[in-house]
Amino acid sequence: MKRALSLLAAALLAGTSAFAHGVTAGDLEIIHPAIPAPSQAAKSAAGYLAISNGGSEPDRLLAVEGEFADKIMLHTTEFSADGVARMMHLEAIDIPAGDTVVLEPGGMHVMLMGLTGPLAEGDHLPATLVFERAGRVDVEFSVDPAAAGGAAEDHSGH
Ligand SMILES: [Cu+2]
Repeated sequence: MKRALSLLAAALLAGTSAFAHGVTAGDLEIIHPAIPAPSQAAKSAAGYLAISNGGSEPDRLLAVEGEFADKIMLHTTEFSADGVARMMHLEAIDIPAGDTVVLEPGGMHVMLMGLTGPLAEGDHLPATLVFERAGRVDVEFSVDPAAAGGAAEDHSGH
């Protein structure tokens, strides 16, 4: 079903390009999607990226899809008054016009739950970002060196 849907999406995109609207990622620039290498035993990890919107209309990141985790969600990290970090689920991430939104350790992140295999530094994992306006944008998350002192981003509680 998923495959049929993406074929349909591809057909629709091919159809629109005939009208020279030049869709693809629209006004969005996706900057360095990356996952700091988790430990071999990790069942979850966090992905980060920046999204720059050079257009005059806001967009929203609705979802991230990929085969390397059972469940991929958008999260933000909130710190309570006593400094305890807590993950909050986000329905979407707003990408204001003319702005750059940064997902980074200690803040918003792409939560990867139920990793389907070990992630090794240097891996490139295909994923699809789903935007409200720009539609589906294929990217690759690179597995980067483990973050130094990444205790603040310990996702073992998920
Ligand atoms: Cu999280």
